[in-house]
Amino acid sequence: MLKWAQTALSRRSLLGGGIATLGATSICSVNAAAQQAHSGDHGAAASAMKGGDSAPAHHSAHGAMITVGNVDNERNGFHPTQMLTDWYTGSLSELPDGRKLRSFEITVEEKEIEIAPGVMFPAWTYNGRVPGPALRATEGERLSIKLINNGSHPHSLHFHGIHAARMDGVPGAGVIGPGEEFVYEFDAKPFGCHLYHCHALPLARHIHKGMYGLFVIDPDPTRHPDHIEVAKSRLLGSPENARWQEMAMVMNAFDTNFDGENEFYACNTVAHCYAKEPIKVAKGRPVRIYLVNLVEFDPINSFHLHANFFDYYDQGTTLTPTLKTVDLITQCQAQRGIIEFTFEEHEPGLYMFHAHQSEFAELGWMGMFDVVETLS
Ligand SMILES: [Cu+2]
Repeated sequence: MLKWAQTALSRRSLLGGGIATLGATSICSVNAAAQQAHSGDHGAAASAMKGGDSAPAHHSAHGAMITVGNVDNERNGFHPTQMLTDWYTGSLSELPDGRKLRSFEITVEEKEIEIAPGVMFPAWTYNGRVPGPALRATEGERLSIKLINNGSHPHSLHFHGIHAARMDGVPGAGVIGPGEEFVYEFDAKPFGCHLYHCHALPLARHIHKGMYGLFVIDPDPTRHPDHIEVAKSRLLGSPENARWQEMAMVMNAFDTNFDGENEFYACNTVAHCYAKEPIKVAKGRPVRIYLVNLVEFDPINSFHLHANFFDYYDQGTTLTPTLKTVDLITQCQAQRGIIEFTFEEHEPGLYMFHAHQSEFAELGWMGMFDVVETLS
């Protein structure tokens, strides 16, 4: 047997026997169970999804196609649903020259987190969460980000943005030892959907341990007269922005036995979190996803939306789409972009989204939008 096939089988076996033989059919069956939940039979479908008593064990282990049980979000100290809209906007002040200064503080902390029911991972975190806080600023502001290293290894913050070499967060320029602090300062530019991650060595290991997050710079509408309405809609806190349902999504994965291959995949850390707790979406309001791929050890990841198509802004640095009317995009490591779509013309229901690498979906990277008439 080919080595990759053996590996794939052994990785799949983590989720219970037989999954590999069922393949895509099984993904459909969770959708059927979920739709049943939406039509009113909450108990049966909920227990089917959890592998509960009302579903035969054999059926649930194979048919549900997702992890069994629930992660203790409280013990983790972060909740995947809350992380979707939990933007860290820092604190604002004014510089002597009248410019705005936006300040953030990030602390490195070593912490065991539960990434799938009963599966603990010894993470290195920014502010106690994986992914780290989703930083959000506005184009043209001065940014000041203080990093405090409470870990036992050297770490840094390396921003994908425009800044001086000494602010780059690489060895010799902002990688700091345990107990040390460093302040990264630069201007918020260019606008877009960016990221930050640790750039201490070995790089793959530091990133994979959980040291990454979104870094979104909203466009300043006054600088973009040709696309002012789009720019306003992207500016967090503006009336134009308020109608959008915005979400922060970080695609990540975990190599739980440290052999250089991932055992679990996810969007926002917890395997199948949005399959078990579908994301509520009001059908009359547009959806905007800030998406970044931070999966190590696999060269590529993807985002596929069911029953709908979307526009895509690669890296978020343009105000017109770089791809129009697609239902799948791929992202290399550190690639990111903005996804926009609406369910306005759809009937309410559960609409799936997932990586289209079937193995990633089976091992955790699959979720649901719960499209409703209005949000309660
Ligand atoms: Cu690090």
